Amino acid sequence: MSSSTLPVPTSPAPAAAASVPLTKKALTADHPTWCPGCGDFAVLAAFYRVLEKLNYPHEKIVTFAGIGCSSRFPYFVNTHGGHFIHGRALPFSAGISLGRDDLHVFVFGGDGDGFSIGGNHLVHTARKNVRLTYVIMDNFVYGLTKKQTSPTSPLGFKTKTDPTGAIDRPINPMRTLLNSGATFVARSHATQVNHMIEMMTRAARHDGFSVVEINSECVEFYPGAFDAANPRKGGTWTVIEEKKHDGTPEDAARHDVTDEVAAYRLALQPWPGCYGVFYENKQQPTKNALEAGLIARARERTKQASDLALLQATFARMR
Ligand SMILES: Cc1ncc(C[n+]2csc(CCOP(=O)(O)OP(=O)(O)O)c2C)c(N)n1
Ligand code: SF4
Repeated sequence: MSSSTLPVPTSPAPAAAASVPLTKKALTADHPTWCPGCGDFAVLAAFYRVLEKLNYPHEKIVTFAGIGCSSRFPYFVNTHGGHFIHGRALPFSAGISLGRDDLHVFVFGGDGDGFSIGGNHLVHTARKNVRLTYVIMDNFVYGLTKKQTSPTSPLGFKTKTDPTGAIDRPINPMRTLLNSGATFVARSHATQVNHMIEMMTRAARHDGFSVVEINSECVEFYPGAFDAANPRKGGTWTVIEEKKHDGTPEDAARHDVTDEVAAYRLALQPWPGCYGVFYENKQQPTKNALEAGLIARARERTKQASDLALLQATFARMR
């Protein structure tokens, strides 16, 4: 049965606004230990602003990560959260999201954590459309382990694992995310703070699996990686112009974020391409909602019996 023929139960959108406004002070935990100038500082600063703006109840926010420099994020944000083994942050976070639909789950990681060791988990969390927001701080290199080739390193990039230059074709993050079934796919750049805030805020408000890839420079092991998209370094910052559906002739040329084929066309543009929301699909039910529907139907069939009574009945059948 295709997902379009499944009943689409609704599950409650997580949380109302906080009674006490969230502040950066309340959200700040440890002092970041990144190298001075690392792009990840800007992502963290933008994330504090996103949380202030969204103003979710403090106790309803979860920040989670795998392993890597970028994955140290949860140490620096004062929310529930954790640092999980390399590449496995997504299945763990998916469990949190599915088990506690009232929480706002944010997951952070690097290109290695997400597209390499965690690549399989990325595909499956995306296709299941688990409700959470995943921020991939892509620096085109393994930073924490001091410069190995990552799945997004460009051809010819010299590292400790490829001293004569990378020979494997890099992953195209946007194409990979679209192909995996992510229902919100966006891209930003760590030098563009307002743009990062906008992308992460929209991702957090999306009801489904939302991903923002942020080009975040590793000043230690890949300085200048994203200069081609930085006007202050002579590059070109091209932002996607989204369709406004205002009936004007110029609107015809604008990007329709609901058009998956158009999103692929943007993803296939030559590097550095453009930044913004590539794709947003609001039609696909979340796994959270589908599971809630299954549970509600099971409860109906069992006449609202308690969890304990159901467990006892199951054990009784097994005797
Ligand atoms: C199973 C396992 N394999 C390898 C490692 C070593 N390791 C730690 S971080 C890392 C790469 C991190 O790169 P990335 O995800 O791009 O994050 P960055 O440090 O660049 O932010 C590797 C290979 C590990 N910790 N666990
Ligand atoms: S090694 Fe690179 S990614 Fe890691 S903290 Fe330093 S600059 Fe940032």
